Amino acid sequence: MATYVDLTDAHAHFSDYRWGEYGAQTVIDNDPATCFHTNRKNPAFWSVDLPQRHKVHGVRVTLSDKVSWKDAKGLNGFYVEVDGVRCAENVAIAANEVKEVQCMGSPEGSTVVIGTGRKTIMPLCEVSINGEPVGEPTPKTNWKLIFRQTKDDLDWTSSSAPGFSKNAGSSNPAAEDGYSILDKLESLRANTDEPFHFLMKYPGSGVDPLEWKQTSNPTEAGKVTGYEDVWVNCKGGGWSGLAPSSRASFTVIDGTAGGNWFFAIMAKGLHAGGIPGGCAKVVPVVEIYIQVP
Ligand SMILES: [Ca+2]
Repeated sequence: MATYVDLTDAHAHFSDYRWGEYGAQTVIDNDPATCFHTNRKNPAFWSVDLPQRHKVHGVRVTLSDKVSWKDAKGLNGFYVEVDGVRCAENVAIAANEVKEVQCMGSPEGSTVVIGTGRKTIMPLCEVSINGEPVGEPTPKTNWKLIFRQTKDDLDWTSSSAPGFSKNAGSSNPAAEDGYSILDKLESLRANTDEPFHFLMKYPGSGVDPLEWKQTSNPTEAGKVTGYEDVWVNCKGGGWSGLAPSSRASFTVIDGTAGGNWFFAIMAKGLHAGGIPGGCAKVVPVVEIYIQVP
């Protein structure tokens, strides 16, 4: 019996992405209707970092009917690697097919790669990993929700969200259209030299999350300092960390140093029907979490 690894907290990566595309995380969202396509720039691969080491017995790869027969050829002949050890090669797959692949020798590791090595469009709709955990489980990261905005709440004036605070007393912040405790950021780190460790998510959009560190407080005037990628799949739109926006009439904070307002936080208006989000996409919801002990 195959036992599939829980990929809820796993991080997906890719060689490159087709413009206008869903994010890499859609390959592990348990929805065969959401698919990801690489672009032609680099030898195509998609990979996933598992939350802990596993002995990998195999993978299940799904191409749903959302992938054209022509694009499906871009995955045909794929390989599987576990921490650099190739355990399956030249696997055939066609459009609208679910393929169970055995991983020869059941290698141990925490990164599983599916690729072709060819500079072509490579589609994937779902990947499941059949394996068993090795060693002690990695401690779970504690993420605290500190900001949430849906496109239904564009009211972020200084009177509606005084001092970066909104619905701070909510018993269910994850259900609010507008929620912010960004005024409490300094109380969530030991001192101003310690970087914030943020995770920004775009629920319901298919746009990949961004996880990064920065030392500057996004609510305080000035440039982003101490920026460091942790897990950033797409910087499209000009990602450079969060700081007060240079277009204050559009949004209070954004993630681009230039004149764009992508990665908007406290957006005061919509762009193409949504909030300017990650990867130069428009999104219905944005959430920021901070890592806490
Ligand atoms: Ca999917």
